[in-house]
Amino acid sequence: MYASVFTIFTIATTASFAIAAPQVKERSNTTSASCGTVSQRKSWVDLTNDEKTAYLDAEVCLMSLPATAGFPGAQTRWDDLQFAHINSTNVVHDVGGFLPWHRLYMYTHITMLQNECNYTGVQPYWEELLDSSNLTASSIFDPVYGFGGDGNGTDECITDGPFANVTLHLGPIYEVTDHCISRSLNDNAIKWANQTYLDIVFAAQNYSAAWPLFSSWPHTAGHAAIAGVMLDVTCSPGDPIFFLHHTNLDRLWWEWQAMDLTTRLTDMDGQNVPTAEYIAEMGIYNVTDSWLDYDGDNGGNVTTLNHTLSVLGLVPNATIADVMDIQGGLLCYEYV
Ligand SMILES: [Cu+2]
Repeated sequence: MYASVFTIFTIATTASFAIAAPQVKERSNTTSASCGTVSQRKSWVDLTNDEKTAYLDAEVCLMSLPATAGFPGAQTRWDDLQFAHINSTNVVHDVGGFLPWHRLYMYTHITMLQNECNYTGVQPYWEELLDSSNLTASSIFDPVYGFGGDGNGTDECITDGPFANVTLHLGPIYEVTDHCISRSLNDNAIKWANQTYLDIVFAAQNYSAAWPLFSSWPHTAGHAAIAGVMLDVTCSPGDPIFFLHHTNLDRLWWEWQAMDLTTRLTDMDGQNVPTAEYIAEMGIYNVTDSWLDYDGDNGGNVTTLNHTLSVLGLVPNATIADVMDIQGGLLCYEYV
């Protein structure tokens, strides 16, 4: 039953993206000739307590606003945001578009915080390298100036911090159920964020070699180290730590691009359809022919700069070319 609902929904929404959300640039104090005001994305540990509070409050705000997108099962704007990931899962993981799509998704998230919750701060990232030998000591788990700590009991619900009483409505996988934000911290998994693995990733000479390494090591690190909701391939954005984690991954991709910017601003490759093994292992839907006809790559299975990135209208569709440069016009930020 869920399968048919989702299939119909995919076809219906990918065809119409006239719902244009207003675009605002992230705010900060430097300017760029190419995109105007450049937002400085900062490590969580470099925010002041007031800045941390403002960010956490904005996330709580998004979780309290009613859903407006008409997505099945969504009750809040947080659910709307999560649904865009759920519905896209099988075309944005284990594919070349993995990093570009999540770059647009981070932009979607910060844009919603700004437009709908009056957030004026920056998008922080979780510098996982710093915590890669001692996960539980991380300040991101602070109960006041952080996201709360580990889950407890058989359901692994978090019990402290600003999100302790949040009810998620989507998940697991494609189900629609009420549940808590769960975590099961794993000190072993965070090692994949350490320098040994970063060196492996950064040694890749082109995007074709790099994207699977980003996906396997620094990407898996944060998901598996937090676990619970964060280990759900479709629903992981239900835990707000997701956005700090994926912003960090975006930062790492940008740092890799910046090592040879002339080449890497246009270096794209990879498959458009996940492997059969990945789809089976994750329990996600097969990719439909209608998506492959629609995605901008002429029905083929090679990801190009012309590839369409969709967050189901939460912000307008973009192409991969639109997000290759983090100061390219649509995007306007830097990592500090
Ligand atoms: Cu994802």
